[in-house]
Amino acid sequence: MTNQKIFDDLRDAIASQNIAGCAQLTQEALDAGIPPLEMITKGLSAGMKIVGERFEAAEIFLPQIMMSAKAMEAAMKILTPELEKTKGESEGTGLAVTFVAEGDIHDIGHRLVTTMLGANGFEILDLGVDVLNETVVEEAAKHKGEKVVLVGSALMTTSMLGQKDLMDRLREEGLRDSVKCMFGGAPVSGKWIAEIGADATAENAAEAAKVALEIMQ
Ligand code: HCB
Repeated sequence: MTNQKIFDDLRDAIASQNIAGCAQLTQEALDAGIPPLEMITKGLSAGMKIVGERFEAAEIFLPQIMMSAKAMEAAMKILTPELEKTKGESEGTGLAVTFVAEGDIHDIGHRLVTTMLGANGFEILDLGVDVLNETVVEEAAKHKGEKVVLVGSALMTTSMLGQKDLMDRLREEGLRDSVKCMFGGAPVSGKWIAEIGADATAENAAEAAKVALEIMQ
């Protein structure tokens, strides 16, 4: 079987809410030596994109999205330990405070980004989902003087707006210059990052880790 066929099968397992099939295909692909990150970007995430488009077109509804998310989770349960195995040297890389914006519970991408940051040597403080900006500011204050990057995710245009408020609060509290700030998630663009005065964004988890390492130099 070609790699492309494997990616297409993974994509289709997500898009058709095939939870058991998705786990099985993921294990088989892993056993066949396909790199986990390629499975995620070329297969599983492509499936999630289709799910989002079908939801927007009212072709599917929330229960189906939840089933697709479960299929993705089943695959990630297999792939996360593999991603963590690549863990590099962590001396002095810094602390990554990861979180999903207030009002937002989409955590698949957030968890993936958190795993990749950990695998690239960052110490991780994962605040989880639906996190108040106050909490993030408190953590930034607690770790003032250390090398810290705030890594926020937002999947909805509404929750993304909270990122501007977070940047304003960091400036008000005199903490802006003591942390690096990066945000991501489908609605986040480079233009938005420039508008709110953050440091960076990234398209996917592998790039997020690369960008985080760059801005922490
Ligand atoms: Co949800 N949902 N959803 N949803 N959902 C989206 C996000 C829409 C775009 C679907 C659509 O309309 N096309 C939409 C938002 C529209 C908008 O605001 N523009 C939407 C909506 C409306 C909703 C509800 C309001 C639906 C309702 O209740 N009526 C509701 C909101 C719940 C809430 O948060 N309060 C809701 C609920 C759900 C679930 C629970 C059913 C489920 C989430 C399950 C979970 O996460 N545990 C869900 C899902 C799965 C989706 C879609 C289909 C997929 C999201 C996903 O997991 N993608 C999504 C459609 C889409 O995004 N195209 C849809 C896969 C991951 C791997 O990608 O983009 O999250 P990612 O992360 C990437 C990337 O962005 C980057 O790296 C990651 C890994 O490669 N990245 C960063 C992420 N964070 C970063 C941080 C950095 O610093 C740098 C890079």
